[in-house]
Amino acid sequence: MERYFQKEIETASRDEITAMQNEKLVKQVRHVWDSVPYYRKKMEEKGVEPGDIRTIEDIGKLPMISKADLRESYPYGLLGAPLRDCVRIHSTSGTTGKRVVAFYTQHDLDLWQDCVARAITAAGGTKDDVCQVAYGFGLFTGGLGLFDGSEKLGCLTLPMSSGNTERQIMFMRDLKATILCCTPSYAAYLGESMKEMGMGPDDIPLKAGIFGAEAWSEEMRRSIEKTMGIKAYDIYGLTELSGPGVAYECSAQHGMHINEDHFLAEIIDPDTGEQKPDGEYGELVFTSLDKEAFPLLRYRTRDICRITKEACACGRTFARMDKPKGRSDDMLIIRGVNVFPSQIEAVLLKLGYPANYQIIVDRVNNTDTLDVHVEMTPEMFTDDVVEITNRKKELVTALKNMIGLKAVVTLVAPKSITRSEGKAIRVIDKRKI
Ligand code: DLL
Repeated sequence: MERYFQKEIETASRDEITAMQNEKLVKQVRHVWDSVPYYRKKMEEKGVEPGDIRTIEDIGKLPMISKADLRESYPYGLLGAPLRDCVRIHSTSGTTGKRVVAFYTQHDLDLWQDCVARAITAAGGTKDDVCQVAYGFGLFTGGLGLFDGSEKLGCLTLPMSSGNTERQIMFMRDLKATILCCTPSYAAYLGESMKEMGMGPDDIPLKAGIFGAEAWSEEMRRSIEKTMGIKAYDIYGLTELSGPGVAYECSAQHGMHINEDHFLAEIIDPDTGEQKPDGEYGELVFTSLDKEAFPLLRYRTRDICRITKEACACGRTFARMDKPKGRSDDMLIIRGVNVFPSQIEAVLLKLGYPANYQIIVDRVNNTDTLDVHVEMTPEMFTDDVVEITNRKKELVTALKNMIGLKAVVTLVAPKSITRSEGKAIRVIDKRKI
């Protein structure tokens, strides 16, 4: 039987959801207008006033904001509440330019906890579970986000943070963790380490994993599920909106339900900014509906995906978003062709390779080059030249069929590509260095 954390909200009718969103949007716009001069100026420049926004149908009248605005207004420019009412700060993991900092009042933390508790419940979690949180703790929202949500639900919660892989596995076994929360790349690493320690799915009581914070393919999901003997659920979120739990998968595992009582989603054409209908791919844009400290109207996430409001077998009525293919800024343009690293990952895993690979893009004599370093499993490792050559040929053909480009494939020894305990870095684009 499907369980819900807040059944009335999670299974509300579309009319009820719309009514709730209409009411909250009007209030949130007024709040931003009154308390965030930076955004008010943007509204004035566009000739919009709070009175122009009466329902969610009016959302397109509002100006959009992007990461550039967040950087420009660093650190306090988008603050919507007095600092004395704020209780927490988090920050994005970006490596370039100024980091984005987000603020939370107690109210903001409460709603975030609800979102994460819904996600854990949708993955089958209850008070009876032991939940091991192996996302990084600190400024990154993964650790504390899952931790708070897990406690709110009443799970026995292990605040492990990431790293210390052997200890993770030992605690998982000894403390009988039933739910594991970490990035998919760290889950794959944990699975690999378990095997090396001579342990299989039967040696750990784990039943579910809640994995997110980076793009991961269906093939990677199946591989982790098999190695750990669990069901692997996707979870999506971003610091700017709170953190993990903006959207989450249910038992149907057919897209992630967006917590629509707190976040209004739109899909736009990234080039023109025009709204796109449900079912079409584009950039995801979010409006927070009831945040106090860091309210964001029409924030461009740069994540590419699509949305559906079709009924879901789990009974939840919230719209669902696809697995994001990756950020529009993760998308590589190689010889004019758009390539997402997740497409390459899907090919490798389908052919039995582990999710340890590196994509190196360069420009030689004015032409883009694509090199893919692929790690072999210990079982594949061989010095038989013919076998290696055949393997490479097979990979080059499969990659060409998927992305339409000829790549240079190098097969590397097991364990030679650095493992990730957080978000994996898969791409080295030397054209940008
Ligand atoms: O990654 C929040 C999070 C923590 C989500 C733990 C899920 C689990 P940021 O560091 O601000 O926040 O990065 C947000 O990560 O815009 C996406 O590009 C990407 N991302 C997050 N979840 C997924 C996912 C956290 N499930 C950025 N699939 C987002 C694909 C994801 N990409």
